[in-house]
Amino acid sequence: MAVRPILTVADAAPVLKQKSLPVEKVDDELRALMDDMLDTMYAAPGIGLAAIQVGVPRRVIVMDISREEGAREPRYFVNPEILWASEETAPYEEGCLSIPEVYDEVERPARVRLRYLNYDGVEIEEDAEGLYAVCIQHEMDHLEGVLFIDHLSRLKRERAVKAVKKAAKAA
Ligand code: K1U
Ligand code: ZN
Repeated sequence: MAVRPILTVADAAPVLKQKSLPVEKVDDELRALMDDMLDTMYAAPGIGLAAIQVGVPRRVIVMDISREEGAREPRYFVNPEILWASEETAPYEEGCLSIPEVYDEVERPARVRLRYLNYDGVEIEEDAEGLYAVCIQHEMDHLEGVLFIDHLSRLKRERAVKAVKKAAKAA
C-alpha cells in the first residue's frame, strides 16, 4: 500500500476536469488501487477521495466519515450510481483535497439512494443522508469532472483557483 500524490487545481486542472470511465472488473489490481487511495486519503487527511484525484480516470471512490479516533470505517464504491435524490436540499461547508484550504457552502439533495459495487465486487443498494450523502455526491461529482467550486459563483471559483495557485507557488 502507498500514499500517492493528490492532484490539485494548481497543477492538474485539465486532469481533474475529465470524466472517469466505468470499471470492468473488481480484481486484485483494482483492490490495490483502492488500498492506495485509502492510505492517501487518511494521510491527507480527508474523508473521501476519487480515483481521478490520484490521476486514475476510473469510477472508484473511497470514504471514511467515522468520527471516532482509532475506529476506522472505510467504504469503497465502484461504478456508483444515484438511483434517487430527495427534493429537499441541505447546505454543507465543503472542502476538497484538490483545492486545499478552500471551504464554502454547497447546497445538495439531503438524501440519496445509491447503487455500487463494494471492495469484493458485491452490488449494494442503500440510502445515504447527512455527511454520507454530502460526501458521496461530492465524490461522484469528481467522476464527472465536476469540482465543488463549480457549484459556486464564477467570482468565488476564480478566487479559489487563484488562491490555490498562489499557495502552490509560495510553497
Ligand atoms: O474529495 C475530496 O477532496 C475529499 C474531501 C471530501 C469532502 C469533504 C467535505 C465535504 C464533502 C466532501 C475532504 O476530505 S476535504 C478534508 C475534510 O473534509 C476533512 C479533513 C480532516 C478531517 C475532517 C474533514
Ligand atoms: Zn473533492
